[in-house]
Amino acid sequence: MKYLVFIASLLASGAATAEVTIADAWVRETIGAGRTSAGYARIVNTGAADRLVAVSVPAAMADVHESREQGGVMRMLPVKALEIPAKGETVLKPGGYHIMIMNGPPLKRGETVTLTFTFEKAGKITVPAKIAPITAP
Ligand SMILES: [Cu+2]
Repeated sequence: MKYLVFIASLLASGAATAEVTIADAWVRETIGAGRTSAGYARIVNTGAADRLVAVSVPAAMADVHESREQGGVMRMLPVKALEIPAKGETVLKPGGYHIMIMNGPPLKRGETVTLTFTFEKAGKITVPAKIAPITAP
């Protein structure tokens, strides 16, 4: 019986098609009564193509956004599913893709906040994100 369970777990792990890790996660601090922030990270994929479909932050609302210039104006557009290429990476960084954090608790620099990324294939991945000064590049 133990042997069968072992085989079953081997098969289950073999079914995972994406090998996704999150690196360099950080968010911007909030100032005063500000309750809006943005988060960034590097999503590294050593497996098959995957899609980031949600991000969550404790006690806040979070969405994946893209900053894009439209007619000379920088706009932020929600991204329903962010493609993570096979054996590649997608970088969330200032001026590009980011995690929009809204209606959240104060974020104090030097502390950390937990980000949970949900991928279509890789499932949920939770990482600590450093809270950086509002002026961080
Ligand atoms: Cu945004």
